[in-house]
Amino acid sequence: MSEKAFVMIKPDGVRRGLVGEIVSRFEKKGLRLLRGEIMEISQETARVHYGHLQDKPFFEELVDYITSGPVFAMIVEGKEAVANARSLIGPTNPAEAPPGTIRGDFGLAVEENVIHGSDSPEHARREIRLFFEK
Ligand code: RTP
Repeated sequence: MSEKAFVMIKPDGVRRGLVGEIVSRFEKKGLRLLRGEIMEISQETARVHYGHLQDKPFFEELVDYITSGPVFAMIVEGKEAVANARSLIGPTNPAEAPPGTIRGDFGLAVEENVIHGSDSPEHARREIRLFFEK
């Protein structure tokens, strides 16, 4: 069954001009780009999006990072879009992400890991509402 995933190229990825390359990987995989938009994230949206991490010592740093410049937010659609997007993205820490994954190919460290992908269809729906339906 077709599913939607929310994916966001973080400010470091946008700054480094990686949007085209990254979108191309999703398209080549077979996921369809339904929406894609450069946007600035407010502090409030960042705090809601990363609410599950608010007790972590790196939370403020994370909010500063994700609001440090425009992001490229997108909705991709296809069979098992959430799982397929996450396998393209790779593990959270780019140092541990294998070459061939987006974080493995384009990132060095967890503080700037280039991209976000929703971790479940339910979170995808919540994130699509948060970023696109306000
Ligand atoms: P994301 O939500 O961005 O796709 O990342 P994720 O599921 O792979 O990882 P999660 O544990 O939800 O962490 C969210 C984001 O927080 C930043 N982080 N920094 N400094 C640190 O130790 C640390 N740990 C996580 C990363 O930007 C991570 O993607």
